[in-house]
Amino acid sequence: MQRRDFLKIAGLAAAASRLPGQEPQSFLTPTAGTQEAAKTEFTLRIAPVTVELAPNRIISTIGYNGISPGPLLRMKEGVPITLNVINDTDTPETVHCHGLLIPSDVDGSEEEGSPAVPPHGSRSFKFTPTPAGTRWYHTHTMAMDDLHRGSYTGMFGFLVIEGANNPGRYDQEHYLALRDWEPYFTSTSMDNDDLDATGPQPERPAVMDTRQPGIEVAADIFSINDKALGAGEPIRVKPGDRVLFHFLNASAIENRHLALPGHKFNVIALDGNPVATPAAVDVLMLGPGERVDAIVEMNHPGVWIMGAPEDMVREGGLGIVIEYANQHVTPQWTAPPKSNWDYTIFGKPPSQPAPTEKLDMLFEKIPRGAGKYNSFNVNGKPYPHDKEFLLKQGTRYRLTFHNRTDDAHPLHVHRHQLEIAEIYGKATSGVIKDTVVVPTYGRASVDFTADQPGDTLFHCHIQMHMDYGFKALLRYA
Ligand SMILES: [Cu+2]
Repeated sequence: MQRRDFLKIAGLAAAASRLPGQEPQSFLTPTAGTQEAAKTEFTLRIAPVTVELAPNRIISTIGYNGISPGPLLRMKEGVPITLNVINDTDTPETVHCHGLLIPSDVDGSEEEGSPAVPPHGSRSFKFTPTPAGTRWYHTHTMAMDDLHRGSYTGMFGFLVIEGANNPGRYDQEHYLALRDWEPYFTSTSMDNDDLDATGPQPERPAVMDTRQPGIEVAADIFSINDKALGAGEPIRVKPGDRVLFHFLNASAIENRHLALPGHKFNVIALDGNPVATPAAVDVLMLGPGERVDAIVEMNHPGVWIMGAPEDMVREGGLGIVIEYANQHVTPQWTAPPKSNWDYTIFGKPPSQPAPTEKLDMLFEKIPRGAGKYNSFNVNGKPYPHDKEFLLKQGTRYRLTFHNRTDDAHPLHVHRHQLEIAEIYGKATSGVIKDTVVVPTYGRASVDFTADQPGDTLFHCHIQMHMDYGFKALLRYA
């Protein structure tokens, strides 16, 4: 396995990173001050790129504007923009703006009717960005059995919509995307999810499916943005600093955890939307597609690794060094206290009666056996669903996800906001999401208002699950 060599390299890189004078490559464009006129035209050029995760670990993928992650797109809420997409590759491409409430013809999903950008062609999309918050953009093509396509590539980036949200005072701000690279097929489950073992499992079948499962996708190489742990510049802080982090799990394959020894994450927004009850946690969990905005008070001087609690993932690169001023020790890691991710601690007791209009989605995995790809059914049927999910405009729905599979899935609905109503058997409100991780054999209900006419894609944000049936179209009547 190459991973051992990589760790050696990352070790060397850690030493190299302490040398002064090396400018970190950055995907952050200079940010426009609030007093400046909002930028209204953005261009993304899709083409092959190399990403230097560490000095001797340079990977080849596809990115935007010569880099991966792509440039930070900073838009103003309510100010119309044009997004020009130039496709320099040989295959049709799409750019989906994730978490925006925009029409289906500009949403970047072919399932909804957005046109693809032809190979060696270009297309412009015009829309009015809303709502304010931490959003992101990424390719929405199918990858199927090609691990060099779709969200396995470097085609992702942050999209921030500036509006009235006020995160409070902070001293510095960082956009950090969690990624894995060079995925491969495996018959061994790499799962390390706390969402598998804990909590009620109301959807666990009485008789388990004993057929042999098919292959899954895994990775051993990780980064935060474009750098493996130790290979990039540390985040330099002073005691007393309040640091606002915007985290994104841009993985195509796995839920991720993150911890910073001796510090807590004060979570203020989930998927870019301010939460009803900001709360401090030791460990974050993000499913593919999810974002967390959290403020960390730097009150524990030292040099620390902020990274994945799982040793294999962190040592494989998923981490970044937090360095206090005048501290010159080797970056330290200590395992965080055991914790279980729970969306409801950021919520408040429900105050509205449940919507009377109900939708149910029941998910099953069909194990396909060695060397084959598992597939998924929604309500007993493969995609596309013709008349299952018909929405009446203006109606509020309670959508219940029944997860009858042995995996936790990040479930995403395009162009609508989902308010978590019930999860882990607990009722809540005030947690507004676009992607919700439903635990293994778990059940979750979300409420949403059908106020965005046009076809609306629902899918699991794990690329392989989506490609092999874990999706459905919601249609307006
Ligand atoms: Cu899934």
